[in-house]
Formats: sequence, C-alpha cells, structure tokens
Amino acid sequence: MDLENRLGKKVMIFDGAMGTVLQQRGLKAGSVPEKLNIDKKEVIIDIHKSYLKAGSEILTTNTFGANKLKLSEIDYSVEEIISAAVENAKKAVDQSSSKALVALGIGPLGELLEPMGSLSFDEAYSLFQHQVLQGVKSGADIIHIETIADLYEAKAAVLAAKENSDLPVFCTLTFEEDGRTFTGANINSMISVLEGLGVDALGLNCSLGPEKLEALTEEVLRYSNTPVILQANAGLPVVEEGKTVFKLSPEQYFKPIARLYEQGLAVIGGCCGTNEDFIALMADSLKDKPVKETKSESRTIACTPSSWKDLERINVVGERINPTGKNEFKKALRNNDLDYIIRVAVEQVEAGADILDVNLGLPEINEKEMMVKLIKELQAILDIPLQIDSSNASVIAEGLRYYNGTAVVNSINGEAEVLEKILPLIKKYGAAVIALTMDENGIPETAEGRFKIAQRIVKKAEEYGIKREKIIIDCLTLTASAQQKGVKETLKALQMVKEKLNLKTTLGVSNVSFGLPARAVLNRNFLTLALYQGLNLAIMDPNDKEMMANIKAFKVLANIDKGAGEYIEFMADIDAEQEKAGSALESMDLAEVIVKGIKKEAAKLTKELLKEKDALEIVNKDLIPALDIVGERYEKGEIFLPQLVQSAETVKEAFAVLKTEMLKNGGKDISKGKIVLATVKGDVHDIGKNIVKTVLENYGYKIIDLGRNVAEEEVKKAVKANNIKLLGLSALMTTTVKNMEKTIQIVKEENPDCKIMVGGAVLTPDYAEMINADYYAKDAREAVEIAKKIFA
Ligand code: B1M
Repeated sequence: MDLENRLGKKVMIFDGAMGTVLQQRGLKAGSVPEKLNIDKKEVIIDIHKSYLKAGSEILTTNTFGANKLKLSEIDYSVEEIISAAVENAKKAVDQSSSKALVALGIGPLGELLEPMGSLSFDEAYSLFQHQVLQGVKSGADIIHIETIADLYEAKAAVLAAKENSDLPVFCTLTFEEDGRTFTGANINSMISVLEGLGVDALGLNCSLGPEKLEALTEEVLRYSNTPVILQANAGLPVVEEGKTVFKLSPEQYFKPIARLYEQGLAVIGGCCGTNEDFIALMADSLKDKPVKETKSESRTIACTPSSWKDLERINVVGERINPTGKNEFKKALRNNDLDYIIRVAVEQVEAGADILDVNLGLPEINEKEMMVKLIKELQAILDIPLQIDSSNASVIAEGLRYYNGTAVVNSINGEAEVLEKILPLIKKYGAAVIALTMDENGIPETAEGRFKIAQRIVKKAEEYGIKREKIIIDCLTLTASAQQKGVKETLKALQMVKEKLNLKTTLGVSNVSFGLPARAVLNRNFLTLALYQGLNLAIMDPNDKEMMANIKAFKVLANIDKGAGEYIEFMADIDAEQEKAGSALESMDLAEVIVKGIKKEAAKLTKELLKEKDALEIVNKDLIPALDIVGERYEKGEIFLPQLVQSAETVKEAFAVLKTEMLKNGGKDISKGKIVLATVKGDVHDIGKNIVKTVLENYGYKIIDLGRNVAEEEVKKAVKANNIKLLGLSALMTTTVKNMEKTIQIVKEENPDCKIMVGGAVLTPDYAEMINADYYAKDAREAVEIAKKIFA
C-alpha cells in the first residue's frame, strides 16, 4: 500500500485491541501477552486476520511491551519476540490476500524517566533503538509508538525510530479527562514536540472512550498540521464479577468518531475493549473517504511538556543566564556551582520571564557538558521554555537532544557555514530559531541590508525543510552612544521584517544604552518603540520592574491585554513585592523551597532551622505543611507529577539532615525491641514511614524496614521470620488502604500475637479499627508511644 499517497488524504483504518481480545480468549491476568507470538502464534494470527476481515489497513504487532525491561523475566529475547510478532502479522496479511501494512507496536518502557524516575534519556533511547532495529530487520512497515504518557519518553522513542530506520513513524499519547497525560503533558506541547520531530501521524489512544476524548481530539485537529490518529477505548472499564469489562457498543463508539471525521480525523482504530466489530463498523462507513480539511490554527510555540508560550505573542526572554560581563557568574561556571545559576533562573521566573535564555559560553569550561547538565537541572525545577544560546553547533545539538519540549535556539546568522551546521539541527529537533541579520561582512548599516539577509536566511531554512513560522529575526540592537543612526535602522528593519516577511522578531533590548547615563530610561523607550514596530521576543532582564511595567503598559495601549487585567495584576504584585525586600531565592523559607522543589537549597535551610527548632518540630511545622500545599496544588491540577516528584526529592534532602540530627542522640545500641515497617503494596509513598522509622530508631528500637510497595506475603514472612511483636504499616492513598487491610488479615492469620499499628495521611482511627489494626498512629510521636506500650 502506498502510505505516502494515502495518509492524510483518505481515511485509514487501524486495527483494534490486542490485549483485551487476548484476555477474552483466555489469557490470564499477569501473563505476558508477547510470549504468545511464539507459544500460540495461531491465536495471534487469527486475531490479526479478524481485523483484516473487518477492514483494517494497518495491523499492529503484538509487541506493546516487547522491550528489554519488560521482557527480562521471560525465556524469549526481544529479538525473538519482535521477529515472531512481525512474521505473524505478515502471515495474516498474506493469508488474507490483503495489502495491509504492519506497524511495529511500541508501548511505554514501564519505568519513569529522570527526573521523575531513574531511567536516563539515553537508556530509554537505547531500549527503543533495540526494538526499532529488530522491527526493521523483521520487515515492519511502520513504527507505531503508543500509549505514552511522558512526552520525554515519546521523544526518546521517536528519535530512536527516526535515527535507526527510514520507516514512517506514528505516535499516540494517552490523556486523562483533564486534558493532560498523567505526567502533565498538554495537547499543544505534544503537537509541537512530535510534529517538530517529524512524525508522520500523531494523536491520542487508550485511557477513555471516544466521547470523552472528543474535545481533546478536536483540539489536536485544530492545532496539528500532521494527520491525526484516534484509537480510543471502548469506554471506561468496569469490574463485573471479578472481570474487567468495557461497556461501549460499536455503535456508541462510532458516533463521536463520525463527528471527528467531519473535522479532519485521518486514522481511526481502537484500543482496550474494542474488537473486530468496532473496526468493521468504522471501515464500512469511512474507509477510503477523503480526509476532511481541518481548520488548522497551528501556532509556533516554545514549550516544556506542561507549559507553552506562543511565539507570535509578546514574550519576555530572561537574559541573565549569561557570563558575559558578570564576574560572579563566571566564577560559578568555573566552580560548577549550579546553585548560583539556578538562583539566577528562579529569580527571573519569579520576576515574570516567559522564556529563559541559557548562555554558558566561557572558553575554559566544557560548554557542551554544562549545557546538558543545566538544562536537566532547570527543567527539573522550573516549568518554563528555554532558549539554548550558543555559537557552538555541538553545544546546540546536545542541548536540543536532551531538552524536554520545544526549545528556541539562539542563534544563526547569514554566514553560509553557520547555516549549514545549525539548520539541520533545527530541522531535526523541530526547534524555533533566532536568526541574526548579519553575515560574513558584518552587520549592514541600513535596514534594507539587514532585511535582505533575513530574506536569504528564510530561503535557506526553507530549503532544509524548516517552516518560516519557526524563524525569529533579530535585526540587532546597536548602541545609541556609538551608532546613533543605527538605532533607527534597527527599528525600520524590524518593521520591514514584520510587514513584508510576516516573521516573528526579537531584540536584545538593553544593548541600546551602553555608554550612556541612566541606561534604564533609554532601554525603556527603545523597548516601547520596538514593541510598536512588532517585537515578539524581548530579550531583557525581567528583574527590571520598570521594563516589565513598560511591556504591561504597551499591552494595554495596543489592546492586547483586554480589560487590562494583566496590567492591574502586575501593578498589585509590585506593591506587594516592594514590602518584601531581598532577592527571590534568598528570601525563601524551607517550605517555599519544598513547594518549588529547589533541592539544592533544602539542606542548607534545614541546617539553619535546626538552630532554632528540634528535628521533629521541623518535620511537623515545615515539611508536612509544605507537602500539604504541594498535594493540594497537585489535586487542583496546578502542578503535575514532575513537580510533585521534585518536591518529594527536596523533602528527602531536608530529611537527610534531620535524620543525622535525630540519630545523634539516639540509643542506637540498646535495642528495646524489633519492629517491622512497610508501606503497603501499590503505594510508593515512604517519606512518612521513613520519618517514623528514624524517630523509632532514635528511641532505641531496631527497625526492619521492608521499604515501600511491599507485597502482603513479604510482610507476613518478615514478621514470622523475626518473631515480631509490633508491625507498622503505612498507606497514603485511598486505593491502598484495601491492601493494608489484606496485609493485616494475612499477617494475623499466622501471627495472631503480632500487634499492628497503622498510619498515613489517608487513615483515621475509625478506619484503622475497620481494617482490624490494633493501633492508629497519627504521627511519629504516637508511633513511639505505641511501641513503648508494646515493649514495656
Ligand atoms: Co502522591 N499522592 N501520588 N506522591 N503525594 C498524595 C498522597 C495525594 C493525597 C496527593 C493529592 O492528590 N492531593 C494523592 C492520593 C489521593 C488519595 O488516594 N486520597 C496522591 C497521588 C494520587 C499520587 C499518584 C497516584 C500520582 C500519580 O502518579 N498520578 C502517585 C502514586 C504512586 C503510588 O503510590 N502508586 C503519587 C506519587 C507521589 C510521589 C512519588 C511523587 C511522591 C512520594 C515520594 C515518596 O514518598 N518517596 C508523592 C507525594 C510527596 C505526595 C504528597 C504531596 C505528600 C506525601 C508525604 O510525603 N507527606 C501527598 C499529599 C499530602 O499528603 N499532602 C500525595 C508528608 C509525610 C511526612 O506525611 O506520609 O502522612 P505522611 O506521614 C506522617 C503521618 O501520616 C504518619 O507519620 C508521618 C509523620 O508525621 N505516618 C505514620 C505515616 N505512616 C505512618 C506509619 C506509622 C505511623 C505513622 O506506623 C507504621
């Protein structure tokens, strides 16, 4: 089948679920479906054939979890599984005399990437690469990356697919009802990143039924220039008589699909709970129909997974992460002092920057290494798009590779060598790029000269396949003191670029005032003039409140800030801030540092607090309230999993200090009794349990810590093997209290004399009683009181 001439032109029909169909055919929960490619190939071929009969034009191989991590416990290798799976799909195609294509299905790796988890980007890449290479070798026609929740993981997978094959790449992410993936990625960021990486089709799959995904799919259709896929579930699963069932009928499933077809949906299929009947209905009605034109309102953004900035609007680009002319900054770079740089970054964000420029150009450091390190650190803490600023192509390449989202690159210029080196990188990673209107001959004096360079750069970029929307022209600010006439030429060039080329523009604003007194006055006036000519990205110091006020004022006067809400809010904030002197980070207390997830500050502040309070007081009055704020913000959807993880990591840094302090005076040697502690199965929250552990140790009890997410049987074994009199269980989620109850039941069956105390924010004394616990401990102190009673 000629995919190139069909995709995006005629509706294409994918297949439906594999996993749930296998379950219907008797696959037991917990067994590995990929094994069946070899052990029960006839079943897999038969399922593929049923989809072909129903009208599928693309079959997905049964390889969703066929990666080295997930298959580590079975006897077959990834190579064996993938080659058998592709062969099965191909056999089904041949036996059905169909022309359907075979897509290598690649699901999530099953482990979170850094900084949320421990898998590095490179490790994720190489796991995906392994799958892709085998898929290519086995003869797959498409690489289909699906059900991904982390946009960074999607990036690793797409890069692995593109760098190791020439096959078309499809990629779908899994969204929750609130319009985010569970790691917080939003639709616009997904489109920008995947489209930027050059996937051939993108969209949504799994999680919900098509009706619940309708509004989100509409959003994808509105902003995507790439063919859109939808493979929804047959509704939300419910458990009936111990079995998971999906309630939607093919007809119910089809209704929203038909509506979305009218809006431009190009590839349709099904995920969990769907089967050949769903596919048949879609194929009968829509196969071969022309794909409707979308009302694409695509926009060019710079983004992180969970936040984005429209580059067409006015954005403030913070310029302070730059060693030029800053001795302290240079010193920090030389000493690898990331804390200092992070502080500079946080300050700018607090001051209202929309994007942060990151320039680390200092000859004596390894700029490439530092760029990657800092990008990772900044992205772990701040949810703001970054602008990678370097004149070195390899620094830009490395920065773009590890950046999570769509970055802006600062910069290219009209020099042939620069364009040749950097434009391919911009294309490959889908970045936006700042182009300086200068070339081998320097900066043209006239606006016309600079305009010509801009034209030439755009033409060259388009030859590389870069869309003009991705280009931001910098007409270069000259200093009024040395080149007074040049200032007007810059503004004129800006206007020409805006009006004649319809491109986005940027300027480093404060260059204008070098060498003159009262620089702020000149900067402010120049900024306003530039904004009036159509400036989009103002590269400046966001800490300069007057400059920021100018931008806010301009937005009101240009009717951009409708109703002047942004202006009013900004002015109110200024008043409030004037009362609170000092730089942002320096004035933060421990709670704020935790809420913001600034790991590096936590230990220092904790040590300072220890001078006034005891360790447990800090836990109760600083750590827990801060985490409560984090929890609330998470629940309201104001922050997402990466930030939640970051706050938790920050608490760990603080707690490490407290632990040393608590154990300093503890009677470690005298064991007053042995206690087993565990966070129950399904629950990874262990901060509270670890506090309880340390405090109990401090009181002289020996703790056998089984860790978190501990299976009932493991707890039972540990209690028995150690003849335990007191077991402590922790649970933080409503869903895991059930596992706590089960654990209590199992432990008590064989160890009736063991007393069990439970704790964790989700529990109450009533709950504890209901699940048959002997004691409820509100906090670590109460846990000690209980231990004292038991071991009296
Ligand atoms: Co998550 N999380 N989390 N989380 N997390 C909560 C618990 C949540 C309430 C946030 C929210 O939505 N508002 C919510 C649960 C909702 C519910 O079921 N009611 C939630 C969720 C939904 C999730 C995920 C599902 C998010 C996702 O993936 N989409 C996921 C679940 C993963 C899993 O467990 N399977 C998840 C993940 C995480 C992180 C990994 C990011 C991180 C945990 C890191 C870690 O522990 N290593 C995390 C965090 C930090 C939280 C919050 C913000 C803070 C928890 C905490 O550490 N509190 C939390 C919201 C909140 O509680 N405000 C939240 C401080 C700690 C000292 O208190 O544990 O209560 P606590 O311990 C106290 C007492 O309760 C008592 O003593 C301690 C000291 O005083 N105590 C005991 C505790 N255990 C005891 C045992 C005892 C005695 C006393 O004897 C044995």
